[in-house]
Amino acid sequence: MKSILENRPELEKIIREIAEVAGYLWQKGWAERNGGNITVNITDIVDDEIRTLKAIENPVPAGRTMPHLKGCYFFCKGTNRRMRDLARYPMQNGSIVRITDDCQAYEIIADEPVKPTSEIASHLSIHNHLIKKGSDYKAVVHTHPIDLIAMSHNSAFLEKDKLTYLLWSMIPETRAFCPRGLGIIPYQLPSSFDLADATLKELDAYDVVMWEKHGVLSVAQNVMEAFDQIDVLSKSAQIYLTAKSMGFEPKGLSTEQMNELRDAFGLAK
Ligand code: 2HA
Ligand code: ZN
Repeated sequence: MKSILENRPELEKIIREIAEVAGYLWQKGWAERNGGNITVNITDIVDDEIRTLKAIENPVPAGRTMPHLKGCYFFCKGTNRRMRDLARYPMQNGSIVRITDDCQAYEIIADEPVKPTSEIASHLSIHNHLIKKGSDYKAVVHTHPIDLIAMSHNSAFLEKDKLTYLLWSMIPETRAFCPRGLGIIPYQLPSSFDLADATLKELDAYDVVMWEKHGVLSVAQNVMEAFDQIDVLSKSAQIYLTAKSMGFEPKGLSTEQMNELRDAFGLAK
């Protein structure tokens, strides 16, 4: 069977980047079994031929109307699929979907009938919200980093911006490359619209959010940048945990040092 990637170098590049990140998530130990998901809005590079492709499965209701997704196309990791398999065979473990004209459903158009991620509700709601805001962010990555999830089991860290400042203070890179910090979302049932809606609200102030006792979700212009933000936060968590395991509380950069970084790099917060 002909792949939609054939003679489409731009699309192939995006899919290759998704596969590369999926491999990192597995190597990091953040993607047990089918854990985590990735969706990328590819609408900008969709051509007329793709627009005329027939769906290969019946439309599936998205559960809500998402008016800003009219005419949009996404690559979605498949539900129950392993990140480590997505890394090697992206088009067999994910699919390209089109939002139907009523903005209430999605239909798979290529390559195979691989049903999208169980977190499709939150992912599509987030893409809808990003477009509504005029954002140029195309990628949503959700994963299960051990260190950050462990920290979310301590309610002391769940106070607004407590973890943001702690993680920022562990190493200058985190302050610089996760400049909006880490939003906190109290535990909600995975795959639910409650989780999706709580996420939307936090994404107005943050590019990465923690789903308490579950994982993190990151949004960015592309999948590599979405990964990088989680990676720097996890690095900070590792530094904190390593210091604690050596028996001391890490000192952390001072507020003055962090403010100096903010001013030197023109950071948002
Ligand atoms: O897709 O991580 O949150 C598996 C998950 C659900
Ligand atoms: Zn998850």
